[in-house]
Amino acid sequence: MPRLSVEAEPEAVTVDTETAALIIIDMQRDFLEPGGFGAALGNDVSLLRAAVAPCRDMLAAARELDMLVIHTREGHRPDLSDAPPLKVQRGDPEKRIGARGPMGRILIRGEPGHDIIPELYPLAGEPVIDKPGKGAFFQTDLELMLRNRAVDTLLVAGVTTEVCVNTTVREANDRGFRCIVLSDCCASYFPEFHDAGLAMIQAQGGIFGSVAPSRPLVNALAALAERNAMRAGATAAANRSVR
Ligand code: TIU
Repeated sequence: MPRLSVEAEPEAVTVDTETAALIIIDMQRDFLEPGGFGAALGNDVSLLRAAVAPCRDMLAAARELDMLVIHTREGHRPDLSDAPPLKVQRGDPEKRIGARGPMGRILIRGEPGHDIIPELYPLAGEPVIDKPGKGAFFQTDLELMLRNRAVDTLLVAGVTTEVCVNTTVREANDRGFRCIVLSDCCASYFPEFHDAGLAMIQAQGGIFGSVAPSRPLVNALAALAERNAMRAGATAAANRSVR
């Protein structure tokens, strides 16, 4: 079994890469680019860019190992029938969910702003979960998908740390999934909320999960992929010499 020991807070964790999945939360243009939902809420969206390069490296390492990768997107149907009125009615009517902006209707499925940023674009075959809420388990088939594939551990990345990442981790924890939140692969419009959001997860002996920087894990996954490739090469050579 391909097990890796990962330095994390509050303590090191062992990850079996065959029963782990990488989940990348809401890395959408609506949150990371000007003119979308994040900006409409009055935020400096450039603060979220810090998570892009670490997410890209983590995504590449997971793909190299054929680890399950799941992407999520927050958004609503064009008729807003799945959006609670309280959520829609917040803020300036010109910039609300469903209003027209430079990237199409804000937070509406199928619009350019709702899509995932090009740097982290899903590959064919990678599940994309469209979620109407903050948590990725709320009114989605994520749990079914994880149970069908016997996934027990989630490597969690995405935005924003204290909103959709935290909500998803809490939902996952209640359902018995182990979460390892990759600190530099997450970001917030409020740096102090990013720090507090991570602190809340790992406090009290890891009350919701563990928190770890991504680089040591990326390196360990890359080393494992290399070992696998060498082993596959040696097996192929041995088979050739037998023939
Ligand atoms: N506003 C904010 O920080 N986040 C959200 O509305 N959604 C997500 O976190 N994806």
